[in-house]
Amino acid sequence: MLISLIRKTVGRLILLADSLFPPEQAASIQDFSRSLTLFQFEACPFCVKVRRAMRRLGIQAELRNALPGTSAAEELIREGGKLQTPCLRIKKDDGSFQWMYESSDIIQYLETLTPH
Ligand SMILES: N[C@@H](CCC(=O)N[C@@H](CS)C(=O)NCC(=O)O)C(=O)O
Repeated sequence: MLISLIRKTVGRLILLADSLFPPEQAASIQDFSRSLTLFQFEACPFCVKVRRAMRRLGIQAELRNALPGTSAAEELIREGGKLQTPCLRIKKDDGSFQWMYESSDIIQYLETLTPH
């Protein structure tokens, strides 16, 4: 009960800080954004980190909230292997999907997509 209250409060504070201090946003949205889907929890700090990197890089991915019990959570467990967020689903040229966990790996991958 207390833990859940603390978690909710910390989550809200993270979202507030994220909105108060937005990262510099890149000017253009890249075409490849359409092949990316981020499975996430809204107030998860690792997901906030990835969403901020996306904004900074000008990458727009579909966001799917994977709260337990949702179809997104079921798909993430079934296809990705576990219910952990963030997880980036990458649609490859042959139509198959790659599932990438770990916020640092995801950000590193996103940075390879944009010129800098
Ligand atoms: N090392 C991971 C940590 C991700 C993580 O702990 N995510 C939490 C949500 S904030 C989660 O999904 N926990 C559920 C679990 O790990 O089973 C990363 O950087 O992405």
